[in-house]
Amino acid sequence: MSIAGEWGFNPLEDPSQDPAEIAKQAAFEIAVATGIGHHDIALTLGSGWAAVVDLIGKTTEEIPAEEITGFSSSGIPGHLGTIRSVILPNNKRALVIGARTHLYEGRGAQGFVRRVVHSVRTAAASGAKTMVLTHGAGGIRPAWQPGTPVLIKDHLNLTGTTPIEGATFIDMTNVYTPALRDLAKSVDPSLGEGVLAQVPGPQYETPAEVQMLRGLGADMVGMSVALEAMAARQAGMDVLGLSLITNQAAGISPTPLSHKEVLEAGAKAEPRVSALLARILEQI
Ligand code: 8IG
Repeated sequence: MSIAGEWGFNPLEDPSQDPAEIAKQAAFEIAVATGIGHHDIALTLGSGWAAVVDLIGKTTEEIPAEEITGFSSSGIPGHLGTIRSVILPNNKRALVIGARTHLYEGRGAQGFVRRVVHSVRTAAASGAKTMVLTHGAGGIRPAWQPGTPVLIKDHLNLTGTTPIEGATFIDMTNVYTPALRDLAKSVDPSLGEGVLAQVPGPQYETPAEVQMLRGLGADMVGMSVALEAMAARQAGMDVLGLSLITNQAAGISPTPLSHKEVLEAGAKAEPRVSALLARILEQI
């Protein structure tokens, strides 16, 4: 536990502090804890993707997330709850973040949005030039069955908030780096691509809301990634986004959504989609 965390204080919720400086502090603590001063690439592993960490290389250090300034332990089943430094076969270093803070954990205030994207800013401060964001999502395209991995080609930020503060005008034309998407498609030509709608959650959608999202141009719906991708672009990183369709969105499938079934579908698909991501990473 960081000293601030032990006192129940998260500096990201102090509006007078610069979130980029707090990220720098966190990156310094990761460098001290891992003995690795520079990471080349960072990955956030969400539902159904955690197995990637053991396929891409050797973990040389693993830190409980809450020991690093601004991070919290993950209360979500299926998430690792740790930050790892992994050495890749090409001798590059990956920072693997197995602890994601979701917007629904404490909605609204700017301080909380800072917490949602803190891992991305910390990865950038650690030197990472590429941010790989993975998560589980509900599929809106009827052809996508549970267990289907999908490349994120663009997003609709429907959270009603943003991690970008002040008069900071970031171009959002290519949030999900086209070259990385091309690379992923060259590894698996059958990989589909879609537009992700990020909603605040935590409840799943009504069927009417899913039809609204479909009309807006969304192909999948989830409760993470878009805000993180925005922060990554602000930090100048390339972004690769991958959704694992763990369920058909409400009303697309005739059966109601069950979180248990969502987790089971994620766990079942995990070895296959993780192997796919590992093969993509070999090419980056
Ligand atoms: I896993 O159907 C997963 N996350 N909003 N809707 C939303 N988020 C999700 C869903 C879903 N499935």
